[in-house]
Amino acid sequence: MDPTNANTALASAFAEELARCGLRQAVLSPGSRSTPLALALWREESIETTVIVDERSAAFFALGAAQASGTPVAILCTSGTAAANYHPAVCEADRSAVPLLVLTADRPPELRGVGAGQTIDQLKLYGESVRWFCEVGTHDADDDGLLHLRATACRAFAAARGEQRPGPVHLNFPLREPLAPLAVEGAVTATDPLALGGRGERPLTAVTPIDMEPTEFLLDEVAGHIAEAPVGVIVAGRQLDPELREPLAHLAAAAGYPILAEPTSQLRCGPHDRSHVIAAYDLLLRDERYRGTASPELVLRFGEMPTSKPLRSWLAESGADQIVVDPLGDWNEPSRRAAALLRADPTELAAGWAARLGEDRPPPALWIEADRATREAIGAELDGAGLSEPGLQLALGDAYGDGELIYTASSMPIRDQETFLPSTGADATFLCNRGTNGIDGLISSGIGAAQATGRPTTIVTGDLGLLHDHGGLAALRDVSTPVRIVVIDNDGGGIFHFLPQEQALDGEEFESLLGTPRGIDVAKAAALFDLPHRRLDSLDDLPAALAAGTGLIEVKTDRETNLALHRRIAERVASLGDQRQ
Ligand SMILES: Cc1ncc(C[n+]2csc(CCOP(=O)(O)OP(=O)(O)O)c2C)c(N)n1
Ligand SMILES: [Mg+2]
Repeated sequence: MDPTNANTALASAFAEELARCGLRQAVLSPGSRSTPLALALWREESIETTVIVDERSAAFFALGAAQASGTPVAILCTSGTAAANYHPAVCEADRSAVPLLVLTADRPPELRGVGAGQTIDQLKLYGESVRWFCEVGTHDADDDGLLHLRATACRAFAAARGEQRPGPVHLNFPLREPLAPLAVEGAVTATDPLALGGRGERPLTAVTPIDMEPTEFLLDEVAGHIAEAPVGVIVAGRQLDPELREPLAHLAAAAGYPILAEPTSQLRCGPHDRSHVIAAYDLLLRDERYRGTASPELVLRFGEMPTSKPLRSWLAESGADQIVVDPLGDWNEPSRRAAALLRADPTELAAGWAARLGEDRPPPALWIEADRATREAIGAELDGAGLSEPGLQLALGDAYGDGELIYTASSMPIRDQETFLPSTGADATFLCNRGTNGIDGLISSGIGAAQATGRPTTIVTGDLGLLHDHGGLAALRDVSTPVRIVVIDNDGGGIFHFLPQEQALDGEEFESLLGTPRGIDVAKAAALFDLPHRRLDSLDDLPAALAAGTGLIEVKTDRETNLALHRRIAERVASLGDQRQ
């Protein structure tokens, strides 16, 4: 505890508690009002601090770091619009259940609403998006004040980590002068050793995690359902735990069910048994005939609902019983057809059900054969197509290696990844910001994830995604891990060509309002931050471009050609149905 003045004492007691709770990373943005907290975090040895000027980028950086590390990350800014710039990442952290400690400095009450500068209403600024809001208040450095700061830190950390859903927590800190660490005689009046020093190495108040062990009843009951339903599917959407791979692969084998695995489920790629993993479901389920033939009796869902529209509509239309494993206490059920949401540990559930089922059923030949044929059809269509967006996903799939992180942008990159990324043995982790599907902040999140884990990272973004978070590239100056940023440059919003607006608007309207070509020069975007730039002329050069380390890799494509190629692939896959008849 730093007794220089009341602010340093309170702020350092708070930072100390966060460190004892397990906080390891804080992202700070410069400003005067936040100085006491910034200094306290900076001086706390076990907390690594990163300083990022733009608060929007800083918050997305922290979001990526927290998502990749699985532990809370703190962000701190000054008063005013700085705090408002955190809002997009706070929304994303809420929807994607990422633990963020949002610390905003504020004017004290007597300086609010009286024309003092840099003051906005920061109370409950993020509304219902946070797990907990606390106006920390102004306090003397007495016993009550210091204990309040210590207890608030413990409670905030526990709330962000999840009770039971992780997410953002907002603490608003009104601070009076002196904001600099200037000595004030007699500023600390506390005498209680607990207030002054806390509980030694341990947090003032430790919070035990909620027990998510499934009951025997739940295990027996659902295993019974699976046993009675020979035709079923497992749907695996975004979830981050690699430990789910093995038990889910066993469950699939025992049940004889395919695993329709989105890459961000961590099930599509990895060293586990992937014999039941289906990568091509998005293309297969565009075909009416296939949808009918593959109709299941039982659906077991793990992780979030995948992005694929054909999959979503198929699940919604299916009369199958759906059981959703949703340990976070959310309502992860957009189809409104699920019979049950299970609040229990997914790994334990999968392992428990697999054990109860006993001997393996025959594998789901219909899905496995269709998946293989689809892969061939995609390959045949892409053969000789040159540099293309689907082709890039195939090449990336071949290039991703063990231990790597892949952070993929909303818009077409994440959709193409879901549709085209092959199932490989790479023990990689696939991350995204799909809680709110924003195209903002992705570059920052990817860099944050790289920095937090030290793992080689590939960010895959569109050109407008790059434009949106160009400033995020500034954070690369502090990161030594390789961060390769693949920019799919189709000069505008390629995704909009897949929507009815493309037909309904005339060409000029479409281009002005949705296509929005901005002619971004990726080489110059890289040059602003003195980063290497490589332009890919052939997909064969991708492994070398990735191996060269940090930099921007430009992949030029064309929106119209891309739409036509997607259509041809979908038609070719649908025509496989003729052969199945
Ligand atoms: C913050 C935010 N603003 C706007 C949108 C709407 N939006 C969705 S995709 C998109 C275009 C993205 O273009 P680009 O990054 O180049 O990817 P492409 O579609 O070309 O693959 C826009 C503006 C959004 N999702 N998020
Ligand atoms: Mg684009």
